Amino acid sequence: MLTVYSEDCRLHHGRAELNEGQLVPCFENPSRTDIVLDRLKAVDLGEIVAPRDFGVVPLKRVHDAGFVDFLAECWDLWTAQGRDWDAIPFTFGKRGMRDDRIPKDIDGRIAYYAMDAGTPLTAGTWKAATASANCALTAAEQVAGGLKSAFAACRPPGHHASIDYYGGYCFLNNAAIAAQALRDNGAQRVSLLDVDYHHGNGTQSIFYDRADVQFLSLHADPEVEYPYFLGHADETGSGAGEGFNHNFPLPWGTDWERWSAALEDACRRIQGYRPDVLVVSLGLDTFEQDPISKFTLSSDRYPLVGARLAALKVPTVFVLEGGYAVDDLGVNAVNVLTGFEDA
Ligand code: OKP
Ligand code: ZN
Repeated sequence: MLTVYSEDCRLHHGRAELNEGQLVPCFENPSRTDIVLDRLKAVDLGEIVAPRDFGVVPLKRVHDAGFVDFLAECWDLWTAQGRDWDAIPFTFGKRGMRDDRIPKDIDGRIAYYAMDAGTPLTAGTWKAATASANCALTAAEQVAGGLKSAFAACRPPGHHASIDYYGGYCFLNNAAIAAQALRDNGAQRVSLLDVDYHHGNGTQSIFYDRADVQFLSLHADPEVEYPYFLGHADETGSGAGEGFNHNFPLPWGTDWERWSAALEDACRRIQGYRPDVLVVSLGLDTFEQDPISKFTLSSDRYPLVGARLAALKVPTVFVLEGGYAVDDLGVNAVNVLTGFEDA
């Protein structure tokens, strides 16, 4: 399988995130893709290529233009205030407050565009986030061109980033950008399956009123888990998109038996939709040893995930999302990919 990766993805490196009331080292850091790349090379999965640069146009096909421009200039405006540490919001707009005015001050703009305090924006964030999106776009382009599958080794991840907000370690929604590019290049129907432990709120929101991109997400129940405010089973799409959004919220402690039953359910819905192409938001934080998650999948289950997806017999773009048990992330991610290839 072809892998697309850029060393520029390493340029996003937050110092600390707010976790359980304390500033702790960022769970989402460059060692994650380092270990995935090491494992890809160890099993000789296939060629590893650098992305090409698609510019901002495909980013603005799914994101608000002002939001993209904000991400591009945030660091410069932040440091212009004499700061050289990570940019983190300290407030957020809440119910009943104005959302039709974007503050002028940089702290206010960060408050407007951020969804949480766990996603520091750093000197290299814009470069890394655009490199990450370019990895997804390049993988999508290769699959559109006839490859059966490709893997975008993206970081920072993307699925929590929505039309006009960032958070959950995500800035640009790599998978959504890839899905939109596939549509723009001739695919009639795209299925986007999100198997990350956390609900793909950004991806859901981006495609919620559309029938041309089916979204399915298996994740921890938002009653008890981040992102808390989206991901319930009764979110089924709106307008033309009604019936094309499928959430599978699962309880803490979900094991392989329960998780794979939900995967089976999702796969049947994908089959019924008859997509031209499948995009997989590949999070590996369903792993039993993940430090911030509470499912119990073991490493030997991930090849079965890949094999089930291969049985759909649809060209597939894998886009890396979460997974924070770094020592095992390479094995777990690559297990899905080899399971897909060997099926
Ligand atoms: C990103 B992705 C733990 C803090 C968790 C947000 C998690 C973002 C996950 N106490 N902060 O979906 O893997
Ligand atoms: Zn996650």
